[in-house]
Amino acid sequence: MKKITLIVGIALAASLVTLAAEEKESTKAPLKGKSSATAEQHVIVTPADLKWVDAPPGLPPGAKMAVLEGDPTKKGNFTVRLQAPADYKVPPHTHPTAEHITVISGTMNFGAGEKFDEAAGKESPMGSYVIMPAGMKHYAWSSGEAIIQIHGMGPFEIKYVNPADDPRNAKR
Ligand SMILES: [Cu+2]
Repeated sequence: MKKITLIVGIALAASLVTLAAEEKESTKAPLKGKSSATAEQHVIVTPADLKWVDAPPGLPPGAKMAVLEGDPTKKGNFTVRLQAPADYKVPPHTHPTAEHITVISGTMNFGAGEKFDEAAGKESPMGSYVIMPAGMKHYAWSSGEAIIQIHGMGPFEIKYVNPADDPRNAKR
């Protein structure tokens, strides 16, 4: 719980290597992380650098997201963290690119297939690493509050197996 408290609710600091123009852009658009490291420059993101905002509308409401690297909506490497409240469920879905997941804190559960079935999922405690290949149908849920880190190649899109599960189709 200490770790979660440390990570939550703190601001994204400007990188030593980020250009001034880019800094302005990132304060306007919180869903943009630091640029990827280059041959000359490294990137360090500490928990205090993370800026948590509501997760994008493609995910069920209630989760927070922080971008660590890149821009998940654009082409290129990205790394984000997702903070899921207790009993958060992401119904069966696919992504056009592989999803690489590391459980940072708490416990998430992951299952494969087009039907949400807790009995068929695997409990994945802190430190677990999961790869969901591009196009593979899968689902997830949290046991208590959990933080996962997702990295992959953008653009990171989510397509629900059942369109009725897509929160973007829900009337708000
Ligand atoms: Cu997924």
